[in-house]
Amino acid sequence: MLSKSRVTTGLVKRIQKECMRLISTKEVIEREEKYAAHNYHPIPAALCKGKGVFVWDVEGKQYFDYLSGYSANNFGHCHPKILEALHSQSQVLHHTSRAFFNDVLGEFAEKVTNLFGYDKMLPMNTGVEADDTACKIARKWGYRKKNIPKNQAKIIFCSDNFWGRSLAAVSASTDPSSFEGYGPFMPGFSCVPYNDLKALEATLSDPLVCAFMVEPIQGEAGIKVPDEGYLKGVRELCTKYNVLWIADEIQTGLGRTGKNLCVDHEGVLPDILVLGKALGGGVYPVSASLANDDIMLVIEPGTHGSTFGGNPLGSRVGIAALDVLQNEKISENAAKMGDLFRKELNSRLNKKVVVDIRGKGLLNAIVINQNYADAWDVCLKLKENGLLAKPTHDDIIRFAPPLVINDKELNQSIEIIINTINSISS
Ligand code: IF1
Repeated sequence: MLSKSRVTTGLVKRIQKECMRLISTKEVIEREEKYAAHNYHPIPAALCKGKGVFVWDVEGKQYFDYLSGYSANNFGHCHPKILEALHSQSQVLHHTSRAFFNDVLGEFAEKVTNLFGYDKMLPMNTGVEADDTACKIARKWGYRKKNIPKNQAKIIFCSDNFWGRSLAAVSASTDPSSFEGYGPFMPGFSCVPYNDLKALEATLSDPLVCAFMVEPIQGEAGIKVPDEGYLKGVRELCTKYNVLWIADEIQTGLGRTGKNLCVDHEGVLPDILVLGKALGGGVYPVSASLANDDIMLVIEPGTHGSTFGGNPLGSRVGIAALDVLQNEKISENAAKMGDLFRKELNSRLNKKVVVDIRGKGLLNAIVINQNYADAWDVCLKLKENGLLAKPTHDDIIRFAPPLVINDKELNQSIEIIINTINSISS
């Protein structure tokens, strides 16, 4: 019978071997800081392997992954069916551009439009590209169908929105860390308070408004869940004022909040649905804007596109991701595990240290009383105790594990969170 330490050493050695080289966290950090731009402030974990809900660092330490690659890894690390799709397609035909047809895009487009109830999809790669596409579709629809005078179309966003890092996206931002130093900004963009139907209606009555883009739950803002009925109200107001509702489900979609789409919690559908992140199964950038023909067909040949958007490799992986979502009942698991997660934290966390627990499905966050600690310091303690999470603000920690997490893994990770936080004294 091998001693525990010999088993651990054996596992560590195997993982370190699988990490292709023996390199220390310190060396990984020094090299990345020397040669990569400092546009992030990472938690000091040097990861080299992932499987399911777990990741390992170069010293072989195992962690629960409670960020899921910003919700791109909804189906866990190295999901066999997604890897199989990636590997098999990569051996046959990986990229053609859309200068030609390919035998996979149509299959992917049919699957995703049937699943979510739209006539067509426009494939892109990153989330910001798909959101930008949605804004372009909306503006062109505004000119062609709502007779908005040329170059005067307006799009309304919500304060504290986040839809990426492009100049258009930061033009809509109200967060100086996103927009400071990047002006001049995109004209025709303005914001209303989130979760405020009265303020929204006041802006939608402007005949120059072509669209309203909103996250059904605001992610970067700190997992802000709107009042029950907000999304229904958005749907009604956008219909009333002939304004396209763009729902950014890049983070909330594909099971993350316990339904296939977050808008499903209120049984409403946007005019343009934007998906990304987990649509590529965490292995390849795949995003898309979905809409019906009366909206999508304002985009004519040669007026929008992307080199990689809709290629065979991304399409095959997208098909596999949607198959996993449906066949493995991912949304149902996220709903069940999310209820358990919030129930346990609500009943056992020290209410002096944690002043709020909020979320839906497995998109949750806690708010830390900064008289006790900063979110960053709590994340460092969580890392030491074997769980990786990242603050979204000085006092907010997002908890978003892969949606494949099972009871045992959830209970083990909850114990780490509760023990770590309840060990914090003033
Ligand atoms: C970073 C946040 C998460 C998104 C929504 C579009 C995009 C995102 C709702 C753009 C991207 C990522 C980007 C990443 C951090 C991360 C993030 F904290 F910034 F907000 F996940 F919550 N719509 N979110 O959340 O998609 O172009 O990145 O594929 O930029 O630091 P992308």
